[in-house]
Amino acid sequence: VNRFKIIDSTLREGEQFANAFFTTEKKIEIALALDAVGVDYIELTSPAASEQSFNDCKVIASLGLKAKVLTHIRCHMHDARIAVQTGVDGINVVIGTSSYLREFSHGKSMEYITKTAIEVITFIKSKGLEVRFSTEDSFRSDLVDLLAIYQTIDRIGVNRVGIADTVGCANPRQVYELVKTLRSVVKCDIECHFHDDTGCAIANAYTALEAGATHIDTCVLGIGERNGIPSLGGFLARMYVGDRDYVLNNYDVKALRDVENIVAESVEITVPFNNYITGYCAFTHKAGIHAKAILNNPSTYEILRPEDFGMSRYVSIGHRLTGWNAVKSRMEQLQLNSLTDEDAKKITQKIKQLADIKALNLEEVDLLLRKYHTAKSDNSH
Ligand code: HCA
Ligand code: CU
Repeated sequence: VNRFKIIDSTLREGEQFANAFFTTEKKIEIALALDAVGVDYIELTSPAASEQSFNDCKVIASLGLKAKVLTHIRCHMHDARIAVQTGVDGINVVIGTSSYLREFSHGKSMEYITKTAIEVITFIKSKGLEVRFSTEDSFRSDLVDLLAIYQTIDRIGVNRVGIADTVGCANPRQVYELVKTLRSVVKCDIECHFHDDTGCAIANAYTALEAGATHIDTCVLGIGERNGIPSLGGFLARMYVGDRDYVLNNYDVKALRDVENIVAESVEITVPFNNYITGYCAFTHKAGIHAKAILNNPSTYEILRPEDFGMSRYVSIGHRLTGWNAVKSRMEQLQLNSLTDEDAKKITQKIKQLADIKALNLEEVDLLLRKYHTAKSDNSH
């Protein structure tokens, strides 16, 4: 799985996040920050949604980004006619095919859906734009219906077909099977979109690529409708483990933190403590046994190299699980060179004693080390 493209949907799916309200200026700021990361595509809210949405598509399409700019529309000629006027590079078209959506949402038959899809796609192509056709709620759609429509669409020619787990019900094995089957009936690229209701979104994205998908939808911090879709950073972390060079050569992962901070502030959330890569404890090592090994060779307990992401490692030492190797390494950092291993062991016992009452912060640990060091050099004179 070493070739993939990222379609970041923070400015479309992300706008469906509970707290999201992006002004034009904010959208531009986010688009530029995403472009700095190097995402391959930036997807924007449908220009048919509102006047502002239409104008925002035009503005962002004219920024001259490296990323291709897409907008996202329902499978309607009405929306398609508006979308082609915005100057975007491509259009992601979607329609619901599950029985739920056909019965309780738009009420259209598969024949009608297929006919409209052909009309919309042919029209978009005639304008020289990239086009993707996707079905909403693909995992609760009839497989025979799905394959039939994708095959028809592939035959008339599209850049991509898409699969969407709109409700977040799919597990990795189901994803593998559906994408694998689809891979065997279409020639075009395959885009996948997974919701994270049960925590499978990134795993599903990874599995989809293994089964032959080519494009993955992400959002910064994983925002989106309900609890969102794969986080851009989390997805990149997943892919980095498989092929570090591919990720580092194609994306600037040091720029992730910036776009996350912009989005977090804008949607009024804090970056979660357990966020991939940039969460405040993502590179903190605590247990004495871990600390010792990390100091000898970080790869022992680190699959991501913090420096690749512009982050730094932190070894926590002021707690009851601490070990003397970590304490010794701190002594060396403070250049308290006259202290021996025996001293480190004694101080470690002292730290454990104190930390059984209350954990110490680094300043308190440092103070303890310096005091010990001063007392020792006083005694020796
Ligand atoms: C929705 C639409 C969508 C579309 C995905 C796609 C979904 O909000 O219901 O076009 O690939 O999750 O189905 O986001
Ligand atoms: Cu979605």
